[in-house]
Amino acid sequence: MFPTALPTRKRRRPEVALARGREEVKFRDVTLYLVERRMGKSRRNFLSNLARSKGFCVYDALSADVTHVVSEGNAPQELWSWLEEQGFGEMRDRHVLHISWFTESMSAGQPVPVEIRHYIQNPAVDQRSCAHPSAKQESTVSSYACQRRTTLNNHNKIFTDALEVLAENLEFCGDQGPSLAFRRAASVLKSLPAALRRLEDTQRLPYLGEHSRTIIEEIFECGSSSRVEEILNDERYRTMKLFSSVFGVGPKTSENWFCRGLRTFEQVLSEPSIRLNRMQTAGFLFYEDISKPVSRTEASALKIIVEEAVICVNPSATVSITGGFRRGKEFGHDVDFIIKTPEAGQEDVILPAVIERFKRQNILLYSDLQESTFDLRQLPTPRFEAMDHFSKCFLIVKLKCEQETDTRAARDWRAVRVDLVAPPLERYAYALLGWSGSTLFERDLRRFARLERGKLLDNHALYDKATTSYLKSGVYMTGRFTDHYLPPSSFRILWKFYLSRVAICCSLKAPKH
Ligand code: 8GT
Ligand code: MN
Repeated sequence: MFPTALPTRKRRRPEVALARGREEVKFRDVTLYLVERRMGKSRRNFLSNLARSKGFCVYDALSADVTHVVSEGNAPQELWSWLEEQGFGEMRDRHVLHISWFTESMSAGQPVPVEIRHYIQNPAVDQRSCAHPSAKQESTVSSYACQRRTTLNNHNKIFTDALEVLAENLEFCGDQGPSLAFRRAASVLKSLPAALRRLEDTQRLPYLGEHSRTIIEEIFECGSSSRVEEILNDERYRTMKLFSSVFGVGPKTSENWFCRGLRTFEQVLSEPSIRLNRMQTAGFLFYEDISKPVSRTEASALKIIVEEAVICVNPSATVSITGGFRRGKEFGHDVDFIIKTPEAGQEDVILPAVIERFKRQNILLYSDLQESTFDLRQLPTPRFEAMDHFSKCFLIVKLKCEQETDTRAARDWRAVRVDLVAPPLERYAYALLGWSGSTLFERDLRRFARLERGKLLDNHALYDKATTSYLKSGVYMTGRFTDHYLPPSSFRILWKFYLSRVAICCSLKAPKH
């Protein structure tokens, strides 16, 4: 119980607690207090300093001036007993909140509006008001995708499909922020072990905000969402989706073509003022083939081809499948491979040699080789979403098929998109982790490292902000990187973490994020 773990300490005077921070307070109507119990002293200090550095006022002691109490991992009953014992009763403008509100606020750089899902309800009050039973428990679903166990078995497809249409439409409009909110909501629903039965089931879930809940509510009532239907029938959305399905055509080009009044591929291809680049030309040329999903069997056949070419160039090099197939997906839009070369410098020569070999074998339809721009001195990168700087190539290759794919052309192959990446050996673990995806998983892994562990993680390195040093590949942050995902003993080493993740993926049979 709380009182024993936190013996009734005399409350310190707020001015004593405030004296330490010299940072400017930006948000005057928010005064934070972080509960040390379960959070631990060092984490509490770290989070308090993080908040102060972002302009929040954080008290070390619980006083009447505190407006936002933040707790992590404490049972509501214990927490509230302790709070009441401290004289911190319920009042309007006083919030007792789950850590998710804090991390979201740190991420936003300002206090985010408090939503119902953020509250840690006082169970006594709940009982008195006969609130919904699910409201009594703190959410057990983490707000980080990397802490949620998610299988391929999506019990909430009807909702996640709808939310993803909304997200995609916002991406087409350039609204990345709101789009991410819908992607996060969909990702949370994908991790649930069962289908939602009623709207109230979403109450304690992270990222299920008002907009997502309105959509879900309508689907419960009518079987579909009128907003989603409207988008699916919208000319702009349909055209943007069509154009951006071409390899080499992103949202900007799609929008440009749409604004010029173009609506079909025929119109684009017959428009004299449009000059397609090499990638787009290949995208149109092989459109039919590369828009067909690639199966796991086809991915395995490609692995043999890539492996053979790689070994021929460098017998000590190895090839692994990454991307969606590594996560257990049965189909993908491409096949991603990572090449490990034990000798320093080999990573820069292997890809051009593999491309040459494919050319000689007459199986190369398109290649875009990007040489390494990796420079340790430029790390850590402040750009959160930065892609990596390793040697890589984006290819379209011929894959032989059992049956003729096109009787008119009498061809026995299909075109497949293949990505190859070749990092230096000492960066391999990070690159493998980064290329395994999914995009949201990677994003949340980085967010978790930054907000929860004070470390910067990307495809190249793991940087400790406190010690201003890089962690060697062999040393990994201890702690609860993916608590719900792996046993804690697996976390010491990044490498181990990665292998464990893969092992767990395999043991779950059909894992996905
Ligand atoms: P898929 O089944 O549709 O192919 O899905 P996927 O395999 O999960 O996605 P992908 O687009 O093929 O990308 C695989 C992962 O590699 C993603 O998580 C992506 O963020 C990551 N990735 C990097 N660096 C790079 C890069 O430079 N280019 C691309 N395209 N992806 C990269 O870490
Ligand atoms: Mn892929």
